Amino acid sequence: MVNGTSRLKLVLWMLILLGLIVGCSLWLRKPAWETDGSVAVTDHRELPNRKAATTVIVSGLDAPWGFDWLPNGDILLSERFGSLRIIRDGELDPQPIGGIPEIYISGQGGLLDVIVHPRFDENQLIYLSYSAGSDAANRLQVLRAELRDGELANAEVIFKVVNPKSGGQHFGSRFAWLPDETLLFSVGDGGNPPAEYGNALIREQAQSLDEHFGKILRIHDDGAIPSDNPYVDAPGVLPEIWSLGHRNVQGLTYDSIHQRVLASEHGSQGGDELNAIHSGANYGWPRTTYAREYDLTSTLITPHQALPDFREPEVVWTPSIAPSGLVAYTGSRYENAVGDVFLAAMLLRANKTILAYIPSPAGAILRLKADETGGFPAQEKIRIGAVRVRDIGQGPDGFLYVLTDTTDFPAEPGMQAGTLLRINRL
Ligand SMILES: [Ca+2]
Repeated sequence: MVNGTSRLKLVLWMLILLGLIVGCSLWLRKPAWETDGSVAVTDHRELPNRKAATTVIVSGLDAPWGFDWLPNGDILLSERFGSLRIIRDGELDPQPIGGIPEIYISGQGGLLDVIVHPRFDENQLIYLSYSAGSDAANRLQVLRAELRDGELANAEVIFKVVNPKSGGQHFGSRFAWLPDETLLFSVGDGGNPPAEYGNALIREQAQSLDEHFGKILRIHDDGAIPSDNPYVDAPGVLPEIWSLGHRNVQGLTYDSIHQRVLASEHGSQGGDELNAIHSGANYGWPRTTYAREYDLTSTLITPHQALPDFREPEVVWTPSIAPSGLVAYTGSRYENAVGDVFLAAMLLRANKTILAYIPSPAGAILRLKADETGGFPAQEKIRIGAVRVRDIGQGPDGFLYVLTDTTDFPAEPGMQAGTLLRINRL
């Protein structure tokens, strides 16, 4: 039988143990970033936070990844496990679009983004990005096809990453149109250590101008190379390259208010970035980064957060927010929102404990308040729910819409936990 004194001792010992665990966790959670003052480095744990008022438009989606509107208001929506879906008059057609190519589905690979040609009414063209191949040898491809009677017709692969890689990580692959109707899209760096390419870590290829890994590329709507691409005349350089030094860009948009291209990029541990993309510029990965390795001691990837000749990000987030789609808002549904940038964030809490780095999905979008010069003086976290927010877009009605997914990562086929939500109020 335990008497009162023994019970008190037991409680004291438990308190001491708890204190040690908490103390070690706090010590391990020491900030893994510093700033030189020129970049907005955000610790998102400090962001003001509120909940959006939303309406479910469609539920039961299986790992939705990207979406876009047809001129008649219908929505095309990709599911990573290989289905292209259509929402007509707010109703999800149970029958997926036919004629989808063979897709490599593993890890982060699968059917990825979808975008509609700016003159779809004239040409019925849509574009899909997806991974193709096998575990041992796979690559990102871009398919162009006409959408006719619920089927893809006259499909044509207009781009393939020149060399294959192994494994299911870092395909990038978000699309964006420029006003001149050239198409931008991202290609990821190929994967985390220990993934290798040649005799080095594959992420080093983000700096190689003879590889597509870790780049933003620009092509014409038929896959031809624009004559004003930055490296089009450089010998030995892949002519699609628009910018380099990216880890894994999964958010890409043209900001028509400030007339610039914006891209969101996943860091490894921390160091997520928002970049303003300039033709021919180098964004640093992996020579410069605020991110650290995925290990308990948060090993430095490089001692350099900035170096001459590399562009610095507009905003950096540590811990990670896992940014995916983004949009620069032009509508009038929300107060003072024109020019603000909204990002889908797949992860907005990350706790490093004594045992492990524990990501906890707490779906949210981030609103970056833009000033007249296009700078981002303030940010706000807008909670969506216990989900991952994969993509965000502005509808023809001026409302923001988001794609959400299950909190399980990676999702398994058949979970059907994804939704398309309309944001009624921020
Ligand atoms: Ca960078």
